Amino acid sequence: MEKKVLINNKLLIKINKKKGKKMSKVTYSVPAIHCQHCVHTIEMELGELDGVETVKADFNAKTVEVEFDEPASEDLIIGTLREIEYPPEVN
Ligand SMILES: [Cu+2]
Repeated sequence: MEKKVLINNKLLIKINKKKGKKMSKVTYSVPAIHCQHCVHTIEMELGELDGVETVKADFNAKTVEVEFDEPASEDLIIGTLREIEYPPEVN
């Protein structure tokens, strides 16, 4: 008999992480980062997305490093950065 388990995404991501499932990690160049306030805003906004595990914005390097898994996606992350007016440089 199949066990019925209801589980939310955040919990599932944590469980997958414990199992050693590899998360996606991307680094974007974000030229609009110009101070620590920008860093804070980006980390807050991306950190709120379901599936985003870590966000590290770097003021000196002007980069944003994101570790994520489903349901987050690169499209979602890039779209969010554009929305909050920190568009990443992507080809
Ligand atoms: Cu700033």
